[in-house]
Amino acid sequence: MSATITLQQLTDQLAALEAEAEAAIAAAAGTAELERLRLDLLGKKGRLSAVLGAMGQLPGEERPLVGQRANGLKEQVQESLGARLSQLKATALAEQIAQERLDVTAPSRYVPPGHRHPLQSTLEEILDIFAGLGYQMADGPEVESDHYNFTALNIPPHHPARDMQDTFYLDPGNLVPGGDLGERLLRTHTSPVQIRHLEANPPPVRIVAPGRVYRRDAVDATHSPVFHQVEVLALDEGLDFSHLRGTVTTFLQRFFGDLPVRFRASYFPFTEPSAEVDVQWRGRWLEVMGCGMVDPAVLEGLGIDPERWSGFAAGLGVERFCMVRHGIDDIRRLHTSDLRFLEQF
Ligand code: 2NL
Repeated sequence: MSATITLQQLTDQLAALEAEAEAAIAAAAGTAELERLRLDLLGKKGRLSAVLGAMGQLPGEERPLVGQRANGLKEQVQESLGARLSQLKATALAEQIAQERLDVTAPSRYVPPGHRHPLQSTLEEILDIFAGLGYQMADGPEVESDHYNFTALNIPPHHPARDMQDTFYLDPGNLVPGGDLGERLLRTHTSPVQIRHLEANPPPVRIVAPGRVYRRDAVDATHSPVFHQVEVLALDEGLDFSHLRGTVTTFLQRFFGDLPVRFRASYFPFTEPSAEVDVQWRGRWLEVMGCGMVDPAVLEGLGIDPERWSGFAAGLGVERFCMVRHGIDDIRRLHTSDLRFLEQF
C-alpha cells in the first residue's frame, strides 16, 4: 500500500481534532453528552484512534512525532472532559440547592401513635400529687392471704366483707355451709400492701399503694369486679386528724381544682375515727374517698406501739376519680376499649 497521507496532513488533523474537541467539550450541556463525546474522541473506534491508525502510513522516523502529539492530545482531552464534568456537576448541584426549599413553618404531618388510657393518666396524676407530698410508692401481690387482706386489718372473722358473696376465694378448700373459706383470695383492697410494707419497714412511713383490686360485684354502670385503688398511709409520731384532713383536702383540691371538700363521719374496721370525703363538683356533693386514723388494733397487730406512733390512711377508686373528672357515666366505658370513646381523651 502506497503512502496516502503525509506528516503535515496528520498534524493538521490532530490540530483540527483538538480545536473541535475543546469546542465540543466546552459546549456539552450534560454528563450524558460528555460521555458520548468521550467515546467519540477517545474510544477504541474514536477519532483519535483513527488518527493513530493512519500513523502506520507514515515513514518509521516520522511516527514518533505524531505519536507524541496524539498522546499529548489524549491527555489534554481527558483533562478537559474531567474539568467539564466537575463543572456540570457543580452547576447541577447549585441548581438543586437553589430549587430545594425546606419550609420550616409548614404544618407538622406527625401522627401520634396513640395516647394514654384515661384511667392510666388519672392514676398517674394521683400518684404525682402524692409524690409531691413526699410519699413513696409501694406494691405487693394481687393474690393475697386471708391474713393480710382481712385479719391484719382488724376485719373480724365474720365480717360481711369476708363473705363468699363479696370476695373471690381461689381455693375454698373444705367448703361446707358455715365452714372455712379458702386461705388464698384476690385482694379486695391494696391495704395488704401497706401491712406488708409496715412489717418490713419501721415508721415513720409515708406510702401510696396503687393497684388492681377484686370484688364479687355484679357489673353495672358504677360497679366492676376488677377496679383500681390507691391507698395512702402516713405513720409517724404526733399525727392526728388535722394532718389527715389537710393532706386529703390538699390532694383533692390539686386533683379537682379549688372546690369545697367535706368530711362525714363513717366507719371502717381498720380506722378510728373514720370519715368519707365529698367534693362539691359542678354544684353537687360527690363522695370520692374514705379515710381515717389507723386503728390502734392494726398497729398492735404489727408490733408497733400505738402510744408512740399514730397515722392516717385513705383509700380511693381510680375509676371513680376518672369518671367524675371526665363526666363519664358508665364504668364499663373504661374497660371496653372502644376507640371512638378513648380517642376523646
Ligand atoms: C375507700 C376507703 C380506706 C384505708 C382505706 C387503711 C390501710 C391501713 C390501715 C388503715 Cl394499712 N387503713 N386503709 C383506710 C380508710 C379508708 O379506703 O373508700 N376505699 C375505696
